Amino acid sequence: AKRTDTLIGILGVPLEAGTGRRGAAMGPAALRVAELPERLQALGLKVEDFGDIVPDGLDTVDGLRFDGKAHLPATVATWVRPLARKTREIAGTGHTPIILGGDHSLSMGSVMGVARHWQEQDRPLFVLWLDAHADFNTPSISPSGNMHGMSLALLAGEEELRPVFDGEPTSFVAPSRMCVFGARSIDPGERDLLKKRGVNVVDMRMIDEHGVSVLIRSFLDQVVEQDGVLHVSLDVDFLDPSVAPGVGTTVPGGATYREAHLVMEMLEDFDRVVSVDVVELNPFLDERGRSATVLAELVASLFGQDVMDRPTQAFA
Ligand code: EXY
Ligand code: MN
Ligand code: MN
Ligand code: MN
Repeated sequence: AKRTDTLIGILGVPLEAGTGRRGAAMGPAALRVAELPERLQALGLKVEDFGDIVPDGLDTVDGLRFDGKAHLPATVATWVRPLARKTREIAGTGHTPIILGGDHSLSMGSVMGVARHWQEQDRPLFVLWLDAHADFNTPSISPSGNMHGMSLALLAGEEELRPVFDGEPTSFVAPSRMCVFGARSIDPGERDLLKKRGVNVVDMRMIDEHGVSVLIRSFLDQVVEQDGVLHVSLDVDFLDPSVAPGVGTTVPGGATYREAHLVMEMLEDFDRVVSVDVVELNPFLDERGRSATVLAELVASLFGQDVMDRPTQAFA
């Protein structure tokens, strides 16, 4: 699709309760200070900013800390259910939702909303999970109880997590249509479950051996084969901590700026990305907005900003 006919819908989700630490709730504000919307407008895209969605009563870090089934549906449901409805609404009006986080537990809502929309269009939804982690834990195997480490498992329809959407329409994503890309910190229980369910996992070892392009290409080919559409979930800890220190769960040995940029360029050419989450930015841990700026630039390259037309560094 030509750039100018792409309609972008931005929604901030200032959530940090899925992690064990404060700060990610400032992520949406920092991404706006890094001019993420303006960069997309500068590319000729029509950008509508829907502001932030914040359910009442979930301003504490412990809001979503999982400590037993009783908590699971109540706290998480008050958060992700309205987000799923809002994201589906945004997609329903022809926008490409760009969800600004906030921690990765928000993807339980954003991707559920997008999946509902594309199920109606009868198009299979694939998910590219750019992350050092697989986020495929369930309450019974999670080492931390933090919900941001369980998002992909919920989206795959794991039984233990289904109560989050009890009584609501659900559209789960087939594990074979999921690709965790950039993995380098996976828990033992998670590893077994990923294998059992058949989730595609591209770890840093594979990236070092083969390079990002051939590995991304093989996943994108599967999307094309099934005439699918793609949700991209960009966790800032996909990047190497030296490139993006502004996150609570850094893991050494991440993607370089160029590897991340190449992934975005290939996704832009591929032209089937229908929604994006930009998650886990913790401005309190960032250095002079460096991580927020990198994320804003990567999203701009996903929507068409090529190396040749990069403006001079405004935040040098
Ligand atoms: N696997 C660990 C856990 O489940 O607690 C760490 C998860 C980190 C999650 C961040 C969002 O990627
Ligand atoms: Mn994550
Ligand atoms: Mn992560
Ligand atoms: Mn391009």
